[in-house]
Amino acid sequence: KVSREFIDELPKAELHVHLEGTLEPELKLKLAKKNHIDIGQTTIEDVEESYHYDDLASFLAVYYPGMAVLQTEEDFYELAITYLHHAAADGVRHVEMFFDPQAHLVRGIPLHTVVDGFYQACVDARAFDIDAHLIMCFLRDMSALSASDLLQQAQPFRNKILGIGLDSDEHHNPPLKFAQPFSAAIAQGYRITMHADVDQVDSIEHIKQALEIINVERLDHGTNIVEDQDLVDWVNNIHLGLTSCPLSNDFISGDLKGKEIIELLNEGVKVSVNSDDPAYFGGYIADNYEALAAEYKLKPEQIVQLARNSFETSWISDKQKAIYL
Ligand code: ES4
Ligand code: ZN
Repeated sequence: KVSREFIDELPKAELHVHLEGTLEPELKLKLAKKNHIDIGQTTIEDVEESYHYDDLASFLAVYYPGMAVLQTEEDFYELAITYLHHAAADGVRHVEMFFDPQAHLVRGIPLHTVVDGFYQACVDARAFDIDAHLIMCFLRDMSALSASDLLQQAQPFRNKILGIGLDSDEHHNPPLKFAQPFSAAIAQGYRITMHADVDQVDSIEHIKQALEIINVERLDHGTNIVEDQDLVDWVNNIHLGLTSCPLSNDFISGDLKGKEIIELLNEGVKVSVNSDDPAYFGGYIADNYEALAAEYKLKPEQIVQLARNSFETSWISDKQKAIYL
């Protein structure tokens, strides 16, 4: 049996975590009080009670309104630095973190408040040995024009943002809808990834668009490719990373998707384990490794391969990669 100590001490990269998804009930209540925001709950128990969902839509309906408590640059800083301390304790050495500017812009929070708060936390995390970077996401249930406008607004922050992602509700929002803003992002030198949620209608078609037309460098989730040998071969040929999130998949689909992860590992696919929205799905990255290892009786070699894959498919420099591989 793989011990928790083994998991904690294994150096890991986290490639799929939404900063807004690290908002624990305790910090949510503290910021609600400070900023005089009525979130409809006043105790930790009430907030925890609201964390019930059975699909992506019902989760997002809890998730987005909760962000209202984030108002100042210091609030965004505190959210990120709190997550980074937790990640360090879990053995994370390198992290690429998603954030959703449009969810803040629509409620009147300027982009610089969000980016400067999050970026300062990345700078300060170097003091406790975490190399932290930001991936700005487009919300796929908003328009392509809104995404293009965000990309334009982000120009002054270009050197603080490593990559561009795509998240939120995938149903009826295929990758091709965002062909224009993604091609503009590539031209500006951003790294590119996007969500391909598990058990999504049209999942395979969406993955084909992401790979063949958008030219993504990673897929977030994406473990559905096991259904299609041509896709597995394609992903292997270009050494594309898949960022799986077992506890998130379990919350939303009732399944850790461990069978898929093991099959992909056996095929040589660079799949990694990540936390997605740790405050909402019951655990941080080491909890995800632990749950997967326990349920599927993973061998230490498989755990090590998952962690190796996380560094291999990260966007750190080759020189830094050499430290971990
Ligand atoms: C998300 Cl679980 C999930 N799916 C899509 N978008 C998201 N943003 C944050 N969590
Ligand atoms: Zn995600």
